[in-house]
Amino acid sequence: MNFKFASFIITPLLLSQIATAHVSFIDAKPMTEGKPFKATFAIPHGCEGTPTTKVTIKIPEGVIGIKPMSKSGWTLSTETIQYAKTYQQYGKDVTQGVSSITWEGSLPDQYYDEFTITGYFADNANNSEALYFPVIQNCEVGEYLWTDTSGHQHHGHDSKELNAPSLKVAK
Ligand SMILES: [Cu+2]
Repeated sequence: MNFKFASFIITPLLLSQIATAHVSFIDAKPMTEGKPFKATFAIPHGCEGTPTTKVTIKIPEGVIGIKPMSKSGWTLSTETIQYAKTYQQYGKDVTQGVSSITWEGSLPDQYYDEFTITGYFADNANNSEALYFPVIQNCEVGEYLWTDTSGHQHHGHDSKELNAPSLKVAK
């Protein structure tokens, strides 16, 4: 009887741990077209028990004026592209900006860390309900590709591509 009761309590705990074990935005507000935003994503674990050494996030089209938050102990680099079209931000033309951000450092598997970006949601060109920000996580051994933008939910870590972090779009 006691044993049965205990297994009832343990099951939901295990499920909630699994649900938060993926790279994703935390406490994210929906993005609004024509408004600035700030978003933070979490790296909850390394790869195969080894430390995370590099985290790269890709910025989707229509999201401009991106600035990454610098992190003590991490080296920051960005790639810039010419946008596919000219966007407006605060009444000014914007034709180029950051397309990808990389933080390099070391985060042991047993620790957790957060990475923050700010920017401006200029144009919901595809009328999307959510915008995907693919993340590549490199570790001392192995890597995870958080790059699946299909919306399919992967629960384990066995697929080649796992769910890309996403932000909902306010209607
Ligand atoms: Cu995970």
